[in-house]
Amino acid sequence: DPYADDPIRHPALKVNSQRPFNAEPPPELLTENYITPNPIFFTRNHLPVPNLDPDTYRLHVVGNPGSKSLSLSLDDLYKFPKHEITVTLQCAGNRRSEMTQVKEVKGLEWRTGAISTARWAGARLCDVLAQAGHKLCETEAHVCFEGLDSDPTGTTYGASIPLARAMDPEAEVLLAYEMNGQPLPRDHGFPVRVVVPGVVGARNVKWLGRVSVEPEESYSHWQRRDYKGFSPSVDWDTVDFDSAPSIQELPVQSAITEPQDGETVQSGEVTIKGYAWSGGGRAVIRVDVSLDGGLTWQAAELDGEEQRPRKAWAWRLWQLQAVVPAGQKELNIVCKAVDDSYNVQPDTVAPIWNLRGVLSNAWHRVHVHVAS
Ligand code: MTE
Ligand code: MO
Repeated sequence: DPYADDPIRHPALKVNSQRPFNAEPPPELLTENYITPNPIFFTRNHLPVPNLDPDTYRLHVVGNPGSKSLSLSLDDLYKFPKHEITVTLQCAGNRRSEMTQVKEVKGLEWRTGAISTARWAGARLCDVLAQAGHKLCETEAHVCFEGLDSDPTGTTYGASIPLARAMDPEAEVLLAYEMNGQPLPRDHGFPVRVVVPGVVGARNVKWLGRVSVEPEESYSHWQRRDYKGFSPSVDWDTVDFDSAPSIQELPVQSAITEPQDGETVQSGEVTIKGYAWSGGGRAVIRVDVSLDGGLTWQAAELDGEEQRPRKAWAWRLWQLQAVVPAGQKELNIVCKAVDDSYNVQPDTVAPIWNLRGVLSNAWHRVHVHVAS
């Protein structure tokens, strides 16, 4: 069993798949803290968790004609300026289960919990690439990452991001060795992972073994044959993965975590809670909440850290104390967020349905009963 050596996990996690391990925190725990505690941070593994020795660990930065190769131990990485930022990671498949309700899709049945937030600390990728002699050049290039997790045939997890993002100090791409002040937990990439703020989870390669600058995107399955969006009319017979760009920055997203679908709430007043986030460093400027399925709206109160313009890497938690209209037997609660480019969420799932069930960011809807 290649998974026999996987770490022990927190019992509160809702498991979507045991081998490889995929799990999300329950909604009420997800928004209990602005910073997600490490043991309940969602986990998305494609392969067994490697067991790496921090003493012999090396990160290979592969040279090319214009740069030199580096082989960096953990101590070498600690010598770069330590950079710490709060970043939300979200899987492209977050809220996929809502797409499944429209029509079957291929993928894990994530509910609203394939998203979490941590303080990440490490060396900036731009500093490491600069030491290897890389400069931002005119020609298009990509930074390819390879994980040290592999399947029985030796295929490793891999992904890439554009060199321009990797070299931009303002983009704050990290080679992270700490998560919330602790060494990375094994499930989250011990000893080193990439953290690409504002970019889909899939590019945040864990158990990082190799970094290279290439003229093309990573040839990994997960870069080229997955994590792409398509029209609702594209099916598995007609899909052409080369025709769509890889997902990088994610669209604006929000979800209700309290109350939960099917719950009974007290009459009088109801507290509604949730999260909101947008990709690419775009800040959340507003969350609108409706109790009547979207006929009328109230603005929620935004909690959590203030967001920096163009560097809003972390989510906002939000809440609304709302009066339950007298005589109401049920509520159709809806939320939708707006980011600082005035991007909004689509109102329904069907027009954004896609065969892989990614980018599921329609208005989130929760139906509850009111106690009489
Ligand atoms: N890196 C490696 N090496 N192997 C993986 O399976 N999964 C990716 C990414 N990095 C993955 C990986 C995906 S799809 C996501 S959403 C994030 O890791 C999840 O990070 P987390 O498990 O720390 O939440
Ligand atoms: Mo993911």
